[in-house]
Amino acid sequence: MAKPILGYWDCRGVAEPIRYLLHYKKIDFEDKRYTTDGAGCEIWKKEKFNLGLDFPNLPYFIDGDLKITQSITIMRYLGHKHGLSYNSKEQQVRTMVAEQQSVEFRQKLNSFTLGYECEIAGKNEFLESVQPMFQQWENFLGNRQFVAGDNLTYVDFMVYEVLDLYRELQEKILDDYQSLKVYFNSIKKLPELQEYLNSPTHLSQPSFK
Ligand SMILES: N[C@@H](CCC(=O)N[C@@H](CS)C(=O)NCC(=O)O)C(=O)O
Repeated sequence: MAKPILGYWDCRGVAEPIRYLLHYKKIDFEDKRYTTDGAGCEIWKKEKFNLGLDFPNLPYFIDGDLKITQSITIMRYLGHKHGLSYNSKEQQVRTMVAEQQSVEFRQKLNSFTLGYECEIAGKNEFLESVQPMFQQWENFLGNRQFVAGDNLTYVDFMVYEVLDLYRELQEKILDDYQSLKVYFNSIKKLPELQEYLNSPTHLSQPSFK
């Protein structure tokens, strides 16, 4: 069977947690990247409506006959397929809450770095305003090893990514949140991720499109 294909822009964006999961599980996949210059956009425009996607968009994931868009759906699909999902009702709720919360947490950061918030607030004010959210994550995690509990799930890659994006803005942002810091570092140090995290592909790409 042909390799699965992940299609996305040549940046981290909303596809990076998908890449983490695929690398973590050592899945042999094609990381198809469209450059964000004119040439890459032209290629994407030509392919967009010819891939058989129900809702043509980036990222997409093609796995045999399955053609999926929507980054969270791809994460859920891969989590279930590769044994990185919840295994109890309680874990299910924790995973789903963290999933949606991580998206909002990321939107908050985007509204500052890409949107209007940087016009109305400076970096320090913005960082101050998000401290309660960090505290909520800290409390939510408690003494658990991972978001769902003792086992790593797909949503940990989403939470890890958003924490890393905040760290790009302020490197020491996790220093006041001990559980979160330990959690973040435990994912960052997962042996299965080292090759990818230290590869030029990961290091050199911009976080946002
Ligand atoms: N909700 C979608 C958002 C998809 C989306 O907005 N994709 C952007 C990049 S983050 C894009 O450039 N899509 C290509 C297009 O609109 O043609 C997801 O999470 O996958």
